[in-house]
Amino acid sequence: MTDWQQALDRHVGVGVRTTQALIQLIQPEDWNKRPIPGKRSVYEVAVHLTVLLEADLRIATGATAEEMAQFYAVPVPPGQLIDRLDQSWRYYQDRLTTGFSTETTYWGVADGSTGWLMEAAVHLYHHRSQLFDYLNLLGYEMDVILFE
Ligand code: NI
Repeated sequence: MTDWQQALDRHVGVGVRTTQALIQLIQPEDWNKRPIPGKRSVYEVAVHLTVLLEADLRIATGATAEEMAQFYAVPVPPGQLIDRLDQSWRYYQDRLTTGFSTETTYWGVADGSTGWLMEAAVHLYHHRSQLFDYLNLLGYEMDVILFE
């Protein structure tokens, strides 16, 4: 791997492990809470976090709106969130290490594979922050080190 690939592998890996640590703290009674009214629930943010690495790279390689609607329609019960994130992480790592060709997205955005790998990384950290803020608003005591 190049330095750039190693850096993404490392920092997305940290994002994945710390996201899983946050998800494991969530109490069942909190899944449906919306700490910010009108925004996603705790569960909806957690599900989004577990699929986005894979979703974004599927979009990057030309998945259609219909294909993505089918992708997002697959349920991820709370008990499967950790494994689902591992699955997305493997999908990301496969493409990170083997490379891939991109296509213009179904809404018209063009980017290269490095740009998409970067986009997925910042997308993960964006929603990890959202989940972290939600759990703070709900009064969780968290002993999770978010960065190495
Ligand atoms: Ni998002």
